[in-house]
Amino acid sequence: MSTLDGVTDLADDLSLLRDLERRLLVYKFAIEELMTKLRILSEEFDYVHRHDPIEHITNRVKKPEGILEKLRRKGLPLEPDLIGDHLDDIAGVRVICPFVSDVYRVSAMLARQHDVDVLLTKDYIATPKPNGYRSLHLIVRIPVFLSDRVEHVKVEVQLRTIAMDFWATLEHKLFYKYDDRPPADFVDELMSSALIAAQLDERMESLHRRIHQDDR
Ligand code: 0O2
Repeated sequence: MSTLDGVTDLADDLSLLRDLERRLLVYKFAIEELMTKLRILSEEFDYVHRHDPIEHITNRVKKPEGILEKLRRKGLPLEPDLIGDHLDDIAGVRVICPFVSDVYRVSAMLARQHDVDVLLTKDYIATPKPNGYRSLHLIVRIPVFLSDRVEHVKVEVQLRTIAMDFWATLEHKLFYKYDDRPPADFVDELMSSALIAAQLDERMESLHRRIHQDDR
């Protein structure tokens, strides 16, 4: 590649990044709408049932550099117009719940809303990933009302318990060090830690059920 090609590539990348930045605004709005929905569910359920099914919520819009990197890695066209078609996780919301039953409860309450379209469900709690990763993933589509149009925007919603989040957060930190190739004993250790986290969830769920029964 000549120096000039390098400069042209860089200029292309910069204009692509700027174009992407502009398009990402609508994903920020979609997250804000979803956050409002989840906060309402959390507060109202707590008021009625004296139990808040949501511990906390985080969110993020993928950075333009991250979007370009993922499109390149997957061999997809670098077309700002098509990013929404190719990537489901440009907007991401992570809902941390106290108990496994809350994960399914929040997911069902969200799915029942008329303006929420659930496009895809991946239940890694019923079927954990081979490394032990557990969470419930939904790809939802919600309308965002802009000044001159309505856009239907995809958001990836990850729902998990505190124990699942503890494991996933630390696994993410540890795994990166090994550049996708951790040694076998490391994999075993992660897997057995995931099982301990799952047992903890079961035990806490059973305590929760007992206390809930005593309330009646
Ligand atoms: P980040 O930094 O959290 O955004 P794809 O999304 O198409 O690349 P896939 O396999 O279809 O891949 O998506 P999947 O399985 O629904 O997982 C996507 C996201 O779930 C990941 O996003 C992670 O946030 C989380 N996740 C999935 N598997 C694991 C795992 O084994 N460990 C941890 N800690 N998190 C996981 P990103 O983009 O990889 O990362």
